[in-house]
Amino acid sequence: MAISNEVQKKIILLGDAAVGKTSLIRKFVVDKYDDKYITTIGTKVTAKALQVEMNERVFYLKLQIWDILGQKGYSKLYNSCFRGANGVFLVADITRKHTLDSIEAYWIPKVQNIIGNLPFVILANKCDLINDAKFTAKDLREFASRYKAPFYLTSAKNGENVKRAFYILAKRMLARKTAKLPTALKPTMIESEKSDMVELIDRIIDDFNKGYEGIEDAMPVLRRQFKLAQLDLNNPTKEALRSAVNRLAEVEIGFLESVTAQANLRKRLKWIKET
Ligand code: G3D
Ligand code: MG
Repeated sequence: MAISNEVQKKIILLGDAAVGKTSLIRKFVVDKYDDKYITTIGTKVTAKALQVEMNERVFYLKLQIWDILGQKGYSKLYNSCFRGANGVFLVADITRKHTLDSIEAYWIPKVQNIIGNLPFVILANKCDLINDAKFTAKDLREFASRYKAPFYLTSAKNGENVKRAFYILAKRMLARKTAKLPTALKPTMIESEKSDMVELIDRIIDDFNKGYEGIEDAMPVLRRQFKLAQLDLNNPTKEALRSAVNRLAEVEIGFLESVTAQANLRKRLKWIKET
């Protein structure tokens, strides 16, 4: 069998908060499941090599897996993170039906508006909690068939279908098999989900990223500083955000002119005050 050259592909995982995106990546990449809550701030990029056989050939695939912020509304962040993606996992939580609805109402239109039609695979995660399921495999099949997309019931906890799902997405990316999307989709977002704080944090993240070469490098820094400032993105407070912004200024002093770093700090504190 012929070994093809190395191919690099970028995958993004999207879906509402707490559906299990970070856990799925961990399970796939390091074969570990952690019961402790892991809040993802920004994105974390993980690399994983994968050998895929297709059409009598072996492809050596280098996957770049982007774990993107799981809350809705981080528009600027999505614009930078979605760029260059070759495939998408759309993840729902089997114990919460609205997470499936939101794939259709929010995540698919977002992807389509920012990067267009891509290969994607739909996952209903936490299938180990089948007794608490709020939708069935049949519902999922119907849902996925509307987009001619493959789907899996997965469990990041016991590993069910996790590897299989990554292989299928890899194959579809190699074959460039896109989903079937209606044109001009508009993401819908209910009013209560729109938040000034989300917009503010999105603006601060974007502003910080501009000082960095690439978002890939900026994100781990943001994540660490947000964590140290105890900024909980599911429930952000101005106090924690202020502390995070101060920490970011300290980081920026290391690579920006100190007047610029100070001006950034003043500007961001002003944004917080005005929100
Ligand atoms: P996210 O990255 O999509 O926001 P996480 O989601 O990976 O952080 O997971 C959110 C919560 O769901 C975590 O639990 C995690 O342990 C749990 N979880 C993820 N995948 C599975 C799964 O397949 N089965 C079960 N039973 N739980 C899962 P906590 O309790 O820390 O909030
Ligand atoms: Mg996460």
